[in-house]
Amino acid sequence: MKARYSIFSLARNALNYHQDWRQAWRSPEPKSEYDVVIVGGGGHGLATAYYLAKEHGITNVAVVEKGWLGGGNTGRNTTIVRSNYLWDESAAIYEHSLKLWEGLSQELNFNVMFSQRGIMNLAHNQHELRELHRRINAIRLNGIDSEILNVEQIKAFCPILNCSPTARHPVLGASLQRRGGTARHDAVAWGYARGADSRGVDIIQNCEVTGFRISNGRVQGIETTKGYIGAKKVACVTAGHSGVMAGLAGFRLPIESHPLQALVSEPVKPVLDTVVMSPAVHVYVSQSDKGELVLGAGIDAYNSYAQTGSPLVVEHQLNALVELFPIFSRLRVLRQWAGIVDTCPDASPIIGKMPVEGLYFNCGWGTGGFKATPGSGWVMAYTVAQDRPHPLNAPFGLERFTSGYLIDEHGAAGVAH
Ligand code: FAD
Ligand code: PYC
Repeated sequence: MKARYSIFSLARNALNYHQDWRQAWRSPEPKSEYDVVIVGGGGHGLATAYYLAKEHGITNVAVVEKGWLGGGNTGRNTTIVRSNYLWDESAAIYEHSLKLWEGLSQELNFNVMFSQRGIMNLAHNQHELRELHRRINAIRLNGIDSEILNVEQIKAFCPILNCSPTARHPVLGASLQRRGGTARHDAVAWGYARGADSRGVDIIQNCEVTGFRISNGRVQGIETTKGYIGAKKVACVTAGHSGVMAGLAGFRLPIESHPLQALVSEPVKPVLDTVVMSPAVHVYVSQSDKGELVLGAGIDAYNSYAQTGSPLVVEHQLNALVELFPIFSRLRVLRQWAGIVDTCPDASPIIGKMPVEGLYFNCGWGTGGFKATPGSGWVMAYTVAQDRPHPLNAPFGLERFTSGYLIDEHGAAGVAH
């Protein structure tokens, strides 16, 4: 009965040209003041709004986005989700996030297409293999699933991968996190937006924040292209532009902004049912539900805010892809793009209070924050609501850059930077 209803509903919607569809969220004019304003309508900002409303009962909240929801890194990333990080602090926060992913479609009543197809990290030399073993041991000690595959097991798991011993960089082994995988990036933003809106959060798009009003060391509100909006608390979740926003608030962050490029191929029939990452040959690749191969590069070497690709990086990605998967040698590129990632010196994020009272930042996720979206929003909501970090994000405060307690996760990033 349910299936028949779905077919009729699909046919009806296909024929009515999307007319009379209910809006998934409202587009209200901003109020003069909110309890909390969240700057940035990416996945992390929207998740923060959702959990503020749901977990803390704080609903007098606005999310202010300069463009459209998910138009930043959320809609530009290669959607890899995993929790196989080296240090205990990272393992805890990324695993918390992965557990939230596992129930997210049900939680939001919105299909975020989370697919636990496994994620394999390849080792191409003895040093990498030893390093993978060390990491797997650390990851397993934290109770997170991870295993080592030998070449025969890799061939069985991913038959189209070139495992020839005569390859330029032969595959010697791999780590596998079976609970890792991919999700539909836009859907994550839309699901959180819908959930937040239904709890009373105002989502305000096409509204750029141009300044902060601060008096006596405390934030009073934000200047925007739609006028001044008062706020008791402001949470800045503006990946790619966190340094700019900190500058507007009068302080500096240990952050550098770089483009990170990605591309997709023309769609083909299902041929790759897992995610493969190779830090040495340097490419990461999965196949989307539409059939496109989704692949990415290392960060561009220079600082920039330009969200465009460049032929050299595209060429490197394709060389690496074909080296690992000769079967793709005649596949054509469909489109390519870049996002701007904020990187910290230790490749870990900054989540917490800032030198201005009532101002909180969540940034520095670099090349790896998509996987953290639910967990990041969850801890950020706690931090803003309680005016103190949750134990999960306490190690990721700004003060670690003066205390020296850095959490170096360059090796876990899997993306060169
Ligand atoms: P965003 O989605 O960028 O949201 C920030 C928002 O702030 C933007 O929408 C922006 O418009 C808005 N904003 C900025 N300034 C202002 C302002 N002044 N006023 C109002 N709004 C403003 N991570 C993974 O875990 N797995 C991956 O496979 C992966 N692949 C990636 C591939 C690429 C090519 C890129 C670029 C990134 C990748 N990442 C990956 C990283 C990941 O995309 C980000 O860490 C994550 O999406 C950050 O989410 P966010 O919500 O914080 O940021
Ligand atoms: O963090 O897993 C990751 C990732 C893969 C590609 C870009 N980031």
